[in-house]
Amino acid sequence: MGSLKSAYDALINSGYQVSPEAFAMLGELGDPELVVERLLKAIEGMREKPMIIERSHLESLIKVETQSESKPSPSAQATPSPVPSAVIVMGSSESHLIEGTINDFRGYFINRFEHLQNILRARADLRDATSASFLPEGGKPRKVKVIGMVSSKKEFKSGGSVVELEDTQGSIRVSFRGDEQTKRKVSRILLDEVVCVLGTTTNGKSVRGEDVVWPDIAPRIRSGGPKRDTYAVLTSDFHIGSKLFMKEQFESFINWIKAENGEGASKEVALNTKYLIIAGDLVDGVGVYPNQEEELLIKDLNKQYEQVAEYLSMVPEQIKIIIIPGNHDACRPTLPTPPIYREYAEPVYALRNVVMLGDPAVVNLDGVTFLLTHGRSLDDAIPALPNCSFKEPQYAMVELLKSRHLAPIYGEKTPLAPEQSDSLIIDPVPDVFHAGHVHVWGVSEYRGVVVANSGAWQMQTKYQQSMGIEPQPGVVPVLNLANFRTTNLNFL
Ligand code: D5M
Ligand code: FE
Ligand code: ZN
Repeated sequence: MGSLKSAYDALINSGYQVSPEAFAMLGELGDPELVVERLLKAIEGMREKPMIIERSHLESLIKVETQSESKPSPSAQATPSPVPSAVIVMGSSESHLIEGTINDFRGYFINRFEHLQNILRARADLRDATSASFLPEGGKPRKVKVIGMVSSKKEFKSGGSVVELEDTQGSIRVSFRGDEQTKRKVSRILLDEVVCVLGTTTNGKSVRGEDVVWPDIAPRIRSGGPKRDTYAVLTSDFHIGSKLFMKEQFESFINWIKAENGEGASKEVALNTKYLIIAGDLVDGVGVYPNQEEELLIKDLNKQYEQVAEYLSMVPEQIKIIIIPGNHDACRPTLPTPPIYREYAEPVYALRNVVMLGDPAVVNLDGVTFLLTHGRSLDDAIPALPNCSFKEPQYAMVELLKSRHLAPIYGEKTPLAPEQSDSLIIDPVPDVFHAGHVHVWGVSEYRGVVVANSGAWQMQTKYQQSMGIEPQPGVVPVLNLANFRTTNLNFL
């Protein structure tokens, strides 16, 4: 893999300057030397060559134009799309070497705090909010709005509670009374998320809390999608290689997408499907949990991906397949996660219509923005959220939108990599939020955002049985990008 420095040098030596934005982007696009090589080739073909390489030059390289790459369908030719059909906004980054020192984590949480504080302050009602250690001191009781990261929370039997809010300089204690409404709000507060508390302070060191405000999202007017029916099929968690992989049902799904079976409306949907999005756990993996061998049909990781590739090669070539990793895939275990390692999944990489991205990923498909994540943090968020359950994961996903973070809780089941900037913050707000992992499908909508969990293709495992987790596999949510309507196809 080429280094960023030699890639940068290659640009400078060719007589170009590089804007700071472009430089930052260069580090996010996979092999930087390869990117520069392609960039220089693209510039060669330009009539007027730029003096400075801007972000836009790089952006034009990463547009994935479905129609130019594969044979267009006759109907697609009739109405050419004005925007490139698939643009990767985020998610193609490669693994950086992070040591994970205390300082790395400190930097990571400062970035998380500051970014989310900005999101909170951008709300009209919170422009005058202060951060935790900048409260006015002395004098008489004053009303305050105080932003901080939640470092601890204690809920007492009496109904009252104490929450510790931290900023980059220090922390304050917020105590809440035990009335029902306040209790409900406090119980929704997640550790390590950033919130704003409305309350009263006298000494500037502690606050009597009255209300809690989350960053949340504003009601959305969706970006314009395509004019005619265009479908994105949302799926995940194949767990190929597992004895419990639902081969028969999955094969009937593959036959459906080939428009071979199905009839009437369902066949119409298949024929107008342009995207297949797979939110991780393509394979069951090897050594993911103790004694996994006993539950594996294919015990070799490469062979598992060969089987994946065999199935995906049956998907019509004009359908763009977008893939992110899950915790069973061959990739680093921490979030954000770079794309699945090529050395294990070469046959999948070799498919011309496949785009391999990291977790999280943001893609723009025909003008509709998708935020994709496997959803591992749901294992931490669901038990911590009141009124949320593994039976309806979509509602926990809605809560993540309100927290504006894909994995707010630190130190539980979801390992986080302390990258310099927190790419798990949900910003910008997408049109569609798609996750998997929980093996239960569920679709909802929140303030104009379609929220979908895409279920699985694996029957209940022993572990899930012992935990009382009841998967609902074999159901596939399908989204029409033209009108944002979803349908659920059942292959059971
Ligand atoms: O996870 C599928 C679902 O099952 C998800 O909700 C987590 C849960 N699960 C499965 N195995 C485990 C173990 N060993 N620990 C905790 N939670 C588990 P998947 O990613 O497909 O394994
Ligand atoms: Fe899974
Ligand atoms: Zn998973």
